Amino acid sequence: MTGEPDRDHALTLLQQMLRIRRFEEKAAELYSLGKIRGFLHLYIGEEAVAVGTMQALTPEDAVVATYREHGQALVRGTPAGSLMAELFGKATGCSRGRGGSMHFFDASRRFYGGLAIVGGGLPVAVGLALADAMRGAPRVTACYFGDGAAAEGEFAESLNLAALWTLPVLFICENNLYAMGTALARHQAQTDIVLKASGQGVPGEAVDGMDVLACEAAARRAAETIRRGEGPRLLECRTYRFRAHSMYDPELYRSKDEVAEWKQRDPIATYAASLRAAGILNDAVAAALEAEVEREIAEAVAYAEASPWEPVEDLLKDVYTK
Ligand SMILES: Cc1ncc(C[n+]2csc(CCOP(=O)(O)OP(=O)(O)O)c2C)c(N)n1
Ligand SMILES: [Mg+2]
Repeated sequence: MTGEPDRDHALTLLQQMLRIRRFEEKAAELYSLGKIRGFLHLYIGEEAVAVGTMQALTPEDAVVATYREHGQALVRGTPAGSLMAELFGKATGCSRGRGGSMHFFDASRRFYGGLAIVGGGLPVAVGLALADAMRGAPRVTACYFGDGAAAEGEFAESLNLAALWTLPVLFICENNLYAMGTALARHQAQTDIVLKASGQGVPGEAVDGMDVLACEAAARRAAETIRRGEGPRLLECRTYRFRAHSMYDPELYRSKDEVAEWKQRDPIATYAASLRAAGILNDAVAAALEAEVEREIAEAVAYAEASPWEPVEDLLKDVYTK
């Protein structure tokens, strides 16, 4: 880093997006090798949303995410090794290897999942925010969810209660246009998520989810309003996943041309290009960033490989509590 705050911040955003991209590319590779099993939903293409919006959060704030949460966990600061070990199912994983890709959890960083039920995170976020509000803490709970969650009753119920009780929730809809193979317009009569939110009393804003700076600016505006005690806000970040829904998906619901078009707007490539134009990034700086991320991911994999499995004697541990 250069010691210049604006420059450093600009490069940090790029590095955080790169870290997510490389972490997931490696995870996909290890999946093909059988090192990682079960579901694996990649965030590739959507990195600007987690990286941009999470700049508005402090360590005291809380985060609730979906099963597509590798990016949020990395930005939150959970070590890549602990996350990779979780993907491997090892005992050193952030959920002790019991959760896998969809259930990252790190209470020490107020990262409350990693939740596999579509829409299931929204009431959890409202509960966390209610607890913070009752304690008088000026904290924000950031709640990430997909466009598919807008179809769930929990969406309306959670936004309604958050607005009714003026709770400090930042709802962040990652609208990547599809819920598995179902386009938003095939399951919603009203496809405008901001309008749906306003119907529940939650003001919102649509944001270019491929633009990390736009996501950061919108999240900062919304978080400030929430911290002033003005109640919940929603951001609809319009984005796109470049990969399949999970690891296997014939992708019959979208055309190759559509995917190629969105890839032109790759949030990492476009942001890197803008930094080059501004004289912040050059070949040497880019190579150094890549090398650092690569080293971190290699260390994470080595840590996961070397980590132990949970002993068989612990099979029933935590299944029941007294
Ligand atoms: C309540 C519920 N219904 C169905 C599913 C099966 N399911 C898993 S992911 C998914 C699509 C969700 O799409 P979206 O909310 O847009 O998130 P994205 O995968 O696009 O990030 C569905 C229907 C589920 N996990 N939970
Ligand atoms: Mg979606």
